[in-house]
Amino acid sequence: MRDTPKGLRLHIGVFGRRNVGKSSLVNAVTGQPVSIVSDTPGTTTDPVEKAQELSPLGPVVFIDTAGLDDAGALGELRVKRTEKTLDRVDVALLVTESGVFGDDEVRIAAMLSERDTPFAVVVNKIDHSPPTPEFLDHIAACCDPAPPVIPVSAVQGLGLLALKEILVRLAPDDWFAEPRLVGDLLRAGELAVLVVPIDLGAPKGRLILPQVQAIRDILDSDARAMVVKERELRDALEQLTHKPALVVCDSQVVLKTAGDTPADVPMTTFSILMARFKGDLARLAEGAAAIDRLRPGDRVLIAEACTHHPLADDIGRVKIPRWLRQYAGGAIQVEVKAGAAYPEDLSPYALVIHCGACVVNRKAMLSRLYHSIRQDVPMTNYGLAISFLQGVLPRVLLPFPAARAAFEKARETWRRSPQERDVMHGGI
Ligand SMILES: Nc1nc2c(ncn2[C@@H]2O[C@H](COP(=O)(O)OP(=O)(O)OP(=O)(O)O)[C@@H](O)[C@H]2O)c(=O)[nH]1
Ligand SMILES: [Mg+2]
Repeated sequence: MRDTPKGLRLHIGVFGRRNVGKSSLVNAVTGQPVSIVSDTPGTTTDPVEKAQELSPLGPVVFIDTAGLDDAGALGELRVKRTEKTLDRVDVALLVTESGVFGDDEVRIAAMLSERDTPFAVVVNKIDHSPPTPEFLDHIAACCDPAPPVIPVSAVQGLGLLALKEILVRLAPDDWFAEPRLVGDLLRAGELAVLVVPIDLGAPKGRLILPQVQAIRDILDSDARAMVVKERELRDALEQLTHKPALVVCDSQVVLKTAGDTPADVPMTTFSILMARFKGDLARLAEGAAAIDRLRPGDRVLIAEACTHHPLADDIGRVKIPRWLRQYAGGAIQVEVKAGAAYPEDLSPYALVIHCGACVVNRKAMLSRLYHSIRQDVPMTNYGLAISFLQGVLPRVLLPFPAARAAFEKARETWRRSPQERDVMHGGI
């Protein structure tokens, strides 16, 4: 992380009047005592920077600043320095507390707007006094356009996940450079075997995008790719003189592939590669674990990024619903929403299962993911759900230790209260 040049970090500025808890917020989000906190207004005098890795944004730097209402001669200098900081941040958090949104805040908001810097208002100290609907209306009326508002308690660690979701939303699109699909798992000269079923669902005369992208990415790593149908896998592996470094299969044939791949050969699925590529694999793996807590009568949202023509035995509309019902031992209400029909309110659902999202960008996928987690509704994707339902998810997560650990922890995690979970996620 230290190797990342400064300019390649997302700069997140934390602004607001004195004593609202800016330093406390930076300490809570980074999980470290970066800035001194005290009840004396004017504690922070110079900008304090803290660089860290903030999944899924990558390398970021938080900049804690001196209060922008600072009075007196020395105060003026500090205000100038803070204003200079405004010029170099990519996104900003305007911190305040319930009932406090006056000239100082309006001025900071205006300065950010002038610079085209996206920002959110953070209402801190909600443990002490939560914001009233009138206060939220007041903030919206003071700024044009109305900024997103996140209630938090820096001291109790509440709302930090929502804050992370907002940061994902505020970060510039080009910040979300896509990570490698598979090439980083292979060294030059190593072989990956790709298992691609050619069934009714396969498009005529070509491969689907994740398969093509995987082949290209393997070649970019100077590694080698062999593509087989699931029925050929066992023979193909036997004929190899060296074991492959990786086997990647379509989720629909994961059970057969797991059976035909020797236990000491790492294997995964295209869906898992896509989950990592487009989203946050660890969070989606946690979402898969939540299938365990589905009960008859629960509602599950199947979300498709595009409106494709459903096939007779469509994976999202037929197969996954059938397996879910078998797994939960009763009627699970499954609703399918495609394209823009994705609902804002996810509270009726016990789980969201998203498609592989080959047509949407990483930022859009991450926004959906954090949006759902914030509403305390776990999200996973088709392939992870299928692997879970077939009992092979731990195996196909093996090449990704952090995601596997998150999955193992998740069953216990989902039993905790939403507040406890928020604190856990908050320790970003
Ligand atoms: N109840 C409550 N108090 C908080 C919270 N966050 C911060 N405080 C308290 O508010 C006071 C100011 O906190 P700081 O983090 O120093 O505030 P600041 O905005 O950095 O202040 P300056 O550096 O002086 O501008 C301290 O006494 C904190 O303990 C919170 O979430 N809840
Ligand atoms: Mg401070």
